[in-house]
Amino acid sequence: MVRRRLFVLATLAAGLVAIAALAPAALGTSSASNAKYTVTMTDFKFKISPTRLRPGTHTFLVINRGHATHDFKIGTKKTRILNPGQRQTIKVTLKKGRVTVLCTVPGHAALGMRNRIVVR
Ligand SMILES: [Cu+2]
Repeated sequence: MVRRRLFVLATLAAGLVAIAALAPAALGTSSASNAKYTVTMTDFKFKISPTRLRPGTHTFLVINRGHATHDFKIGTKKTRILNPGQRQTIKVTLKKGRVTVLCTVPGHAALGMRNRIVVR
């Protein structure tokens, strides 16, 4: 009986750890360091989740799902110009503060391809 109770407790504890590990991603507001994110570009906006990141090095898989060419600039790093359907992975080290992400194709930032990410 005691052994069975221990097993139940261990299972509960494991479940709680799993939930704690998933929570930041599920909430979409924060992130661990060294995490990988997907950025989807359409005409003319970015879909990035989460928009709050921890300081550290992060990997972004940038995919152009629009009909126009786009790029993705975050801080000082930038992808090449991606044609529709193309993708590129970039690694960026972010410090505390706010970082602007934008598409540098003329006119696109003004059309909506500009966001701010909070790093803290
Ligand atoms: Cu663009």
